[in-house]
Amino acid sequence: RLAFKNYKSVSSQPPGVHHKYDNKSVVADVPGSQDHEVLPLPRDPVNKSVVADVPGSQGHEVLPLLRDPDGPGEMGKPVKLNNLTQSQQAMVKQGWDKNAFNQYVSDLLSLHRSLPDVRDKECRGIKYLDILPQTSVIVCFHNEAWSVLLRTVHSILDRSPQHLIKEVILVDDFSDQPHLLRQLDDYVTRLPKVRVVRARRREGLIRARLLGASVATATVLTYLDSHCECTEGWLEPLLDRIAQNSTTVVCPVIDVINDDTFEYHFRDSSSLNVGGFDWNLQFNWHGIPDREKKRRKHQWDPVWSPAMAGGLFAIDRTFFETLGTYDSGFDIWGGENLELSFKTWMCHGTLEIVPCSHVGHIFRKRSPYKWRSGVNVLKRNTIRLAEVWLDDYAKYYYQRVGYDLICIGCDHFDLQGDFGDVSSRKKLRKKLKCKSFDWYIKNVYPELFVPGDAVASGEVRNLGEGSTTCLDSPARRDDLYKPVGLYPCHRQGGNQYWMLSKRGEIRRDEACLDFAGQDVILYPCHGSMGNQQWIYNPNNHSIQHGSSRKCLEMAPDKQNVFMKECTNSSLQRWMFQNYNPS
Ligand code: LR7
Ligand code: MN
Repeated sequence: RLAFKNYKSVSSQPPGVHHKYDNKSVVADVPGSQDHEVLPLPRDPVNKSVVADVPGSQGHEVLPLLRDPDGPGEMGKPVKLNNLTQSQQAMVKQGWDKNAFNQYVSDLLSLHRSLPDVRDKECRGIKYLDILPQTSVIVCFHNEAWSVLLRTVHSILDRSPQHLIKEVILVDDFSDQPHLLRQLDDYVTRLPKVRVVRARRREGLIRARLLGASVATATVLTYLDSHCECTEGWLEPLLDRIAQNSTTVVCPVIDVINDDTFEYHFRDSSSLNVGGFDWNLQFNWHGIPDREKKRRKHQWDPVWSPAMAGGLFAIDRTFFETLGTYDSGFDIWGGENLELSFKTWMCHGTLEIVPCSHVGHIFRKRSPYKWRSGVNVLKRNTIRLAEVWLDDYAKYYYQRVGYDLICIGCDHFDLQGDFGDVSSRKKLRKKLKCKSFDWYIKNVYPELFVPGDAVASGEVRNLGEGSTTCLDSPARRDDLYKPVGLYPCHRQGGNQYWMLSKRGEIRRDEACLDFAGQDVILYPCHGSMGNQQWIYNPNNHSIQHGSSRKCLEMAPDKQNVFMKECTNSSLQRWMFQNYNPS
C-alpha cells in the first residue's frame, strides 16, 4: 500500500480508508495534509432501485439493452445540431460556458455509446500474459458534466475485462454542482465497482489523484481524466507491460473527442506522436524520432516517450510509491506530468506509449473552472519542478520565462516568490540515486534543443532609432508561417526570447526564422540550413541571411522587418542580449 513517506504524516496510522470503506462515498483528506483521520461521512441509505434524474440531459439515460445502434454519436460519429429553437440555442451556449465543450451534444449521446475498434488489426492478435494484475481506475473531477463523467465511467466498465477492474474510484475535487453530490452517490449504488471519494476542500488535480491512490486497493493504478472514453482492448496492453516490468509506466494513445460534435477521431499507429516539452516546461507532441523507430520492430510496439501528457496512464502502485508519488506541493493543475516523466526516466524506470491502447479525451480550448486567485499556480508548480529535477538546466527555464535579468547576481529563489519547501523532494531524489537531468537530456530526449548549445540568446535588439525595439513574435504551433514583427523591448523573455544555434538558426523552441524571398517568417525548424541559416556578425552587428546574402532590417514603422541588401545602416544593426561564441 502507499505509505506516503514524503508527507508530514501526523497520524501514526497509515493513511487510507480501506478498512472502513463500506460506504460507497466518503469525504476524505489527502493523506498527511490534516491532523484528523480520514472518515467516511454519514449518509442516508439509498434505495437501490432509484434511477437518477439526469440534469441537463434530454431525459434519456439510455440503458445498455435499450441502445439504439443508429442513435446520435454511435460509433463515434459526429453530432451536428440543426434548426435549434432559441431556447435550445441558449442551452447550447450555457453548456459551452460551463464546460468549455458542447455539453448539449454530450447529453444527447448514450452513456454507453459505441465506438469503432480503432486499433491496428495486429493488436487484436497479440497474446498478453495469462495472468494480468488488477487495476484501480482513478478518475478525478471538479465540476465535470454529468453525461461526460458517466460516459467515462461506463466506457471503463463496458470495455474492460471485468476481472481486471478491481474498482473505479471517482475523486470529487470539491465540486459544487448539485448533480455531482447526492445524485452521483445514488447513481453509483447501481455500479458495484464504483466508489466516490470526496475531498474536503479544493485540492487540485494532483492532490486529488493522491487521495484516490490512498484509497485504491489494486496493485496497478490507472488514471484517467473525467472526460474520456475507453475503446475496446484499451486496458490489457497497458497491464501487460506493467506485469512484465513494474518500473514501466504506460500511456494509451490519446485520441481526440471533438469538443463540439463529440466525434471520435483516432490516430493510427503510423502517425503516432511521443511527448516532449519546451523550455517553458510546457508539454508538447513530436513525431517518433528515427532512433526510436529503429529500436522497435513493429509500429504497434510500445514507444519510449520522453514525457507524458499527464492525465491518462497506468503505473504499478509500488513503483509510484517508490518514486514518491507526486509532489503534493503542486497545486490545482500542471507540472505533475513532467515531474512524473522526469523521475520515471531518471529514477530507473521507462515511460512508454502503447499503440494498441486507445483512449479518447475531450481536448478543450480553455480551462472552465476557477483556479486559485492571487497566485500563478502553474508557475509555482513549474518552479518546484525545475528546482528539484533540472539541475543546471533550470537556468534555461528561468531565462525562457524572463527571470534572468531580474536575477543577475542574486539567488533567484528569493525573487520568484514563495514556491514552498522542496528539500524533502530533493532528499528523495538523492535517496533513490536518480540520474542527472543531463543524462536524461542526452539519453532520453536528445532531440531537445539545449539553449546552452546556442551561440547567442535572449532578446534581439535593433540598434538604430533609439534602440528600444526588439524582434518579437509568438512561436506556438498556431503562430507559425506568419511574418515576425518588432515590439518595444520588455526584457521579459517570452516572445522576445531567441536563440542563435551553432548551425545558424535563429529559433525559439521548434520555430525557426525562415526567409524564402518574401517575408521573414517562423517555420518549423528543419535542421538543414538553407532558408533557416543566419550569420550574425558581432563586429558590425549585421544579421545576414545565408542563402540570399541579404541583411535583416528594421522598417521605419518599427513594427516590421525586411530583408535588404546589406548596407551597414543602423537599421541593420542588431544586438543579441547574450553573445558567447565558444
Ligand atoms: O482543480 C482541479 N481538480 C481536478 O480534479 C482541476 C482539474 N481537475 C480534474 C479535471 O476534472 C480533469 O479530470 O483533473 C483532470 C485534468 O484537468 P483538465 O482536463 O482540465 O486538464 P487537461 O486535459 O487540459 O490537461 C492535461 O494536463 C494536466 C496538467 O496538470 C493534467 O495532467 C491532465 O490530466 C492532462 N490531460 C491529459 O493528459 C489528456 C491529454 C491532454 C493532452 C496533451
Ligand atoms: Mn482533460
